[in-house]
Amino acid sequence: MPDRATATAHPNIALVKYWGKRPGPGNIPATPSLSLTLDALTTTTTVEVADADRFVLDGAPVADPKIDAFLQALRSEFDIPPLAATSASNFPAGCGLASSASGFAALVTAMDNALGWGLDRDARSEWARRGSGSAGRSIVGGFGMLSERDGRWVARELLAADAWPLRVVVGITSRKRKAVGSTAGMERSRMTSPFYGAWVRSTEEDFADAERAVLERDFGRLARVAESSCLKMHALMLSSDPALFYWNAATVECLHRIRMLRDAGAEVFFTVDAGPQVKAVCTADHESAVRDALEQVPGVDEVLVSGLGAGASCTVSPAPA
Ligand code: 2P0
Repeated sequence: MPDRATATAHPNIALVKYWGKRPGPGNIPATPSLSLTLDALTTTTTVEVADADRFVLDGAPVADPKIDAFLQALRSEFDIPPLAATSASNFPAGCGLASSASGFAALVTAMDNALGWGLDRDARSEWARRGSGSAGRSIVGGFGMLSERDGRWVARELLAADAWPLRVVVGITSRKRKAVGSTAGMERSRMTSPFYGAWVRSTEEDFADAERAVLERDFGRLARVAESSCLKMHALMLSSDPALFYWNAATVECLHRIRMLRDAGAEVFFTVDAGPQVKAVCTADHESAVRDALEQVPGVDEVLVSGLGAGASCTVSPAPA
């Protein structure tokens, strides 16, 4: 057992969204979801055996109830010594760029290696999902699907990153931490939105439609279903009580510009998560036009461009002497 390991993972963005959990334990999604894993954004996490649990995130010690609950669940199944974990990302956390997805995927992958568990990919995906639903998908690369198979909610890779090398252009419109986190927001939507049942039913259909679009490399079909899933999720959020409203003016303007580009013939569509950032998915031919268009939107601070990346992986380092 090496006692120490470093893992990297990338965030993923959902094209068919997960928003809502089944009641009860285990962090089971109410809907399946389909995502892209991004290669340009990375979280790197080192785990080592220590004298007490310590967690350092982007240079600052943190006490996070989600991480505590995750470690407690793991400790109910594995014998785990006190651990020090140090995690850093090359992108801002807590503002709709899926830092919890890459964070939990890297954490479980580093723990698996540091503690010599030898978990397979399904087991790592299942544990990452228990930490944060979307994290189950960052265990796989390319196009990921998180759905129930044989009674287990795990992600599988529908298509590898290089099989359909789409590009993702991210317009960052604010770096503020979101006011309502995803876990609380999902529960609010489940409890209060009159549209919740329709959302769950229609997401099952969107998931099947998107799977087919990806397998057939049908960009137009994927664009329709992804924008529809995104807008339905935000309609669900807006119809929650109190309303969950994650967009700002620049978010809305980016969506209009992306639709204008598509009307002019570009292969591009948008998606937005629980935050004000806009992700434009496009073919490589249209990447520079999309980047230029988003850079011109007032209120866009920065534009990042990414390809599709691999699943979480580990670099084992020797224990210090
Ligand atoms: C998604 N999001 O499918 C959706 C779309 C945000 C909007 O999954 O409560 O941090 O830890 O399971 O995974 C963000 O929620 O939530 C998310 P928990 P998570 O990517």
